[in-house]
Order: sequence, then structure tokens, then C-alpha cells
Amino acid sequence: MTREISASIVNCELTHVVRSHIDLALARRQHADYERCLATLGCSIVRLDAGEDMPDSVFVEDTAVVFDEVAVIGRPGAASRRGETSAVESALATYRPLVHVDEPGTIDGGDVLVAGRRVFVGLSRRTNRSAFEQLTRFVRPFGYQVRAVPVRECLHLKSAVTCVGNDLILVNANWVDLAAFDGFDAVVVDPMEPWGANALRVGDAVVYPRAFPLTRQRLEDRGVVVHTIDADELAKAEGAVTCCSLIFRS
Ligand code: CIR
Repeated sequence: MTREISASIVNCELTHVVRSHIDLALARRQHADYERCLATLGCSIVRLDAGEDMPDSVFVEDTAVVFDEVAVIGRPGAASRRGETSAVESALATYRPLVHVDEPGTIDGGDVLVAGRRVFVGLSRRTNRSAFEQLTRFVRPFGYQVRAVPVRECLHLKSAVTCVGNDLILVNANWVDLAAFDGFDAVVVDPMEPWGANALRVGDAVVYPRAFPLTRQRLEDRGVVVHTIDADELAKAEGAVTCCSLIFRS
């Protein structure tokens, strides 16, 4: 599931990135290439319309977390993003039973890393302990083990760590404590590429920005199959490759 880029993206939320000009046409071309890459990897694309006056709505990952058994509709940490959930919720209702994170919980899907039956929830500026507790209650009955992980100096947990294989993570160890991921092997990002820890796993491959060739080499050296795309324009909106989709079995 993806979502069109709103023309209002120029007014997006920014936390760790300095605002710079976003070329909307180029961003849309890069986004279309991203969707084509997902299709090449076997996905069927369900593309939602951009929400009116929802600058960040392309970052659909933040609105929900989709498990095989249930979809958890989030409550985004940025008040400006709360309206994004309703269209996603309607679309997901076709595929999964729904549950909701309620006040005082706030959660962005970018803070939730699912690796098999293990779920890591980043405690960040966007995601709080109440949401972590609610999510735990929702999914523990299905056999998921949920763990809270503090995140520092970056927006979301998945800015710092993503899953790139069975029991294999890609990590920037300055932004998250590696000790939380016991039992996983780790590829560490090249020190020149601190933003390089966000890779999108689809089946046995990962989708990865062309901007991080040194880390890409590290992934390939570990046998990870990498499909590169240009993702620079949405990076100016502090978005990375996981943010722009919800990937699930239909
Ligand atoms: C925001 O600050 O909410 C957006 N400009 C960027 C969200 C990126 N989402 C993600 O990493 N999951």
C-alpha cells in the first residue's frame, strides 16, 4: 500500500533535516520508480490518493502496523499527521481486522520493527510508552514478543535499524543500542553514511537508496540482494524507503 505525494509536501514536518527545496515532479517520478521496484519484487500496489492538506501523507508507514493477524491503526506522534489514518484505515479494513492505539498513546509505524515474531518499538519523540503497552496487548496473544527500545538523535527506530534478512539487521549503532537485538547478526552502516540504516525488505531482497554505496557494498558482502533506487527528493522531507509503503500479505 502506497500513497500519492501531496503537493503540500513542501510544508512537511522536519526534525533532524534542514528544509530545502523539494522538486515535486522529481519526487513523484522517484516515487513511481519505487512502486515499480516493489512490483518487480512481486507486490501488487494499492495506491491511495494524497490526503488534502496532508503534507506527510506519502509516508504511509507511519499510520499503521500490519501483522498477518491484525492491523494496528496508529495515532501519529505529530499532531499535523493525525488525519492521515482514516483513509489508510478504510483501505486496510478489506484485508485485516483492525484495532486502534488510543490516547494518550502516540505511535508512528516508523518506530515499529517486526522481525518474525519479535517486535521492537522505538521510544522516540513520536512514540510513547502508552502506545508500546497498547501494541503489546494487541499482538501478544498471537505469539509476538514486544520490546521497547530507546532511540536517540534520529526520527524513528527504523532510521537507526531495519531487518535485511532472517536474523540479520542493518544498524547505525550511534542511534540505537545494539544490545537490544540479541540473537541477530548485524551489518553496521559505513561511518560516512549515518542515514544508511533504512532498507526495505521485500521477500528475499531489499530496496535501498542509491545514495549509500559504501553500506550497499557491506550488505552485498553479506549476501543480501539489493535493489537500488533514487530516493533523494523524499529524503529532503526526512523520509526513507520503509516510510513510503505498508508491505503485507493480502
Ligand atoms: C515526518 O516528520 O513525519 C515526515 N516528514 C517524515 C516521516 C518519515 N517516516 C518514516 O521514517 N517512517
